[in-house]
This record gives sequence, structure tokens and C-alpha cells, in this order.
Amino acid sequence: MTTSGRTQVAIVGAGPAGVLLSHLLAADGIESVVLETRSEEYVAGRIRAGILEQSTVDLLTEVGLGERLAREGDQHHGIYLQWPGERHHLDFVDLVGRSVWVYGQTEVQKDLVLAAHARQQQFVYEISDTALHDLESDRPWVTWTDADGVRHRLDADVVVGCDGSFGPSRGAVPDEVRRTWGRTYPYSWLGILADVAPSTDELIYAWHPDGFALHSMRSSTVSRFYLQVPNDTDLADWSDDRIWDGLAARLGHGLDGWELATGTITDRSVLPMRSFVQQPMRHGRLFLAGDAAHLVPPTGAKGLNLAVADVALLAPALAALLKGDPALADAYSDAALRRVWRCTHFSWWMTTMLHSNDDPFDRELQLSQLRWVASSRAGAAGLAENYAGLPIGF
Ligand code: RFL
Ligand code: PHB
Repeated sequence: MTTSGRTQVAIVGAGPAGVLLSHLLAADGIESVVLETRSEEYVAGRIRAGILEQSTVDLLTEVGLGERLAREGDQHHGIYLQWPGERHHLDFVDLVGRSVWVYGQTEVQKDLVLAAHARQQQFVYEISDTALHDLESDRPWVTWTDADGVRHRLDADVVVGCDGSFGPSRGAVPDEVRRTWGRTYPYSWLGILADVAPSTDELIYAWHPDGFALHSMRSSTVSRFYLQVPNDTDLADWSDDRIWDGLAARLGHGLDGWELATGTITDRSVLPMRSFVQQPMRHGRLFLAGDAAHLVPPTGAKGLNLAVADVALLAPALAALLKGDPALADAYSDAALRRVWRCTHFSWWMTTMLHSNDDPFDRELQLSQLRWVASSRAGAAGLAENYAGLPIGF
């Protein structure tokens, strides 16, 4: 048996891109249904990004999602850049007049889902076999199987693929239309979450011959750390002691009396590092947003912010399209890709500057680059402008 329904916008994926898009569309009086393979609890519990750009915070605040963020988020004026024997602070506010916020993606997702429930947003969780149909017509449709094995069909005016890097949407653009670029880096991140107060007031990005390390945080009692590890690293090879010793060495325990405090590790995982872009971000009545269209390595803290920027452009474009004006929808892909490529370059640049390898020539170039960024106002301002984020309309 197949049940059928109809909506204006069918959104595939209930990550931040999908749920924020449904929020922005609802504010414009546009109805949507959000379809998701995972359970609501699984999506809410995923540990991911930690840094919000100024324009992300501004947008969330403007659309009524900024209350807890203002209360619990932690505004950071900059970051520390470090290599053995030296730690330098870059003050983004001084350099470019913008700042960033520490507020986990988990918290953003909670705020989005609470607001979605309050407006009685229709979600369908735990679906399988999602398939997109007739995308080149004015009446595209989506099918899936629910948790009880029942097939469903949803007709829409527009389908938006917010289904991340493993969803079906990007592959629904025909091969002769889409163009892709990608890079897999020769290292991964081992990420941990620990019950310990941060040992720093702002994030530390550390170059070290043993590999990159990052000291981030989630709150005054929870810290987040990452270590560069080889691809295919087995977590079983990394005992708690090995993780803490690696972090202490790379983050400069003992440098000018600085100490790394340790605590109970509550989550650990190994993350591959990839860059990927697919364009165009629109084909017929299918639009792509967020990780469905592009991936960046996390060193620039851009993935979530790019997803937010995409839907900030897409929501008004779809609202206009559904009212008969296609101009913004026609311009969406080019407008979004301008920022996507800027962030793709910045994330690649931060990644290749900070991750060590065995090539002595690369090592000297990296150290020279780091010294330049830390000592030249022009170098520091370039990093600050990209990290704190360009305005949505850039
Ligand atoms: P998501 O969050 O992956 O959501 C996609 C959703 O689509 C669902 N899905 C399907 N639904 C229906 N049918 C199907 N066939 C489907 N297939 C998949 C998935 O289950 C999922 O729920 O993509 P979205 O919304 O585009 O959001 C992107 C962000 O999640 C991502 O870019 C960031 O997390 C990246 N990222 C960071 N971004 C930042 O801006 N700042 C950071 O500090 C930062 N740190 C990070 C990160 C990502 C990380 N990981 C785990 C990759 C740190 C890490 C460790
Ligand atoms: C995080 O806190 O998870 C985080 C922060 C900065 C990054 C990547 C991840 O560049």
C-alpha cells in the first residue's frame, strides 16, 4: 500500500540545514515536510560543530532562535595559534570587528527542534529508501518507506536536499549536469569530549611535529579536543593516557607554566577530513543545501555556518518562486557557491597550514606561514576575516 500527501516544500534531512529551512519558510507562510532516516533522539545527540560565526548568530537571533544562545553561548574575540615554544593570540574584534560564539551544534539543533514542535512542523523520522522523482517538472515528488514498512508518496512544488554527504539528493542531479571537486586528506581527527573545565579562555590551534591538536570547548565544565591521527586509526589503539599525553605534548603543557587539565572522556570518535563541492546547487525543482552540496575539513569551523548561509539565501528564493517570481531561485546556486568556494579555500588553507607531515620542505613552509600570520597585521586580518565569517550576502 502507498499513502500519499502534498506539501509546498519537501525537505530531505532533519540536520541543521533542513530544520532551519523549514523554520525560515514557515515564517514566510510556506508549508514544508521534513523527512529523516534517523530517529529524533539520534539527530539531537550527534556531537559535531562548536563554533558559530557572527552572521550565523545574527540570523538565528533575527528569526527568534537566539534566546538561549545569548544566555548560554560564549562569545570569543579570537583564537590562539601555536607551534612548539610559541603561542600567539589573534584578536578578531580588533582585526576585523567581528567575533565568533562557542555554542554546540547539538544546542542549535535542540533550539531548532523545539521551535519546530511549537509551530507543529511536520517531521517524518526513521524512514528508508528515500527516492526523488520528476525533479525537472513543476510537480516533483518524494517516496520512502516508514518504520512499519509502509510506502509513502509526498508531492511538492519544490524538493530541497539537506541530506548531508550520504543522502540521495546530490546523486539525483544527472551526471551530465553536475560537476564535482574533491580532496581526501591523508590524515583524520581523533575527537574527544571530556568532563573538564577548559584550560584556555579561547580555542588553541596547535601545529606540532607529532601532528595538529585543537583545544575547543562546549561550556565551563566540558572541553572538546582533537588530535591529528593517520587515516584508518583504530580507536582501540588510543588509551585515555595516550590521548591526554598526546594532547599535553602538542598543546604545550609546560609552555610558560601553562597546564592542560584532564578529565573523564565521555565521547570519542575518528573523523575523516574531506573537501567536496558539487555544482550547480539547483537542478530543475531540486535545490541542494549544506553538506549535501559541499564538505569542508573542520579546521576552519565552517561546515555548519555554510549550511546556515545556504538556507538563509534559499528560503527567500523559494518564497519568491512559489509566489511566481523565479529570479532569486535562478540566482541561488551561483550566489551560494561564491561563499562555498571562499570557505572551501579557507578550510583547505587552515588544514594544510596546521597538519604536519614528514616532508621537511612542507614543514618549513608551514612554520613560515604561521609566523607570518601571527606577526603581520595583514596576515592575521586575512585569517580573522575568514574565520569570523563574511556577511551572508557576500
Ligand atoms: P547534516 O547535519 O549531516 O544533516 C543531514 C541529515 O540528512 C539525513 N539523511 C537523510 N534523510 C532522509 N533520507 C535520506 N536518504 C537521508 N540521508 C541522510 C541525515 O541523517 C542527517 O540527519 O547536514 P547539514 O544539515 O547540511 O549540516 C551540516 C553540518 O552538520 C556540518 O557541516 C557540521 O557539523 C560540520 N562541522 C563544523 N561546522 C562548523 O561550522 N563549525 C565547526 O566547528 C564544525 N565542527 C563539524 C565539526 C563536523 C564534524 N563532523 C562530525 C563531521 C566537527 C566535527 C567533528
Ligand atoms: C569544535 O568545537 O567541535 C570545533 C571547533 C573548531 C573547529 C572544529 C571543531 O575548527
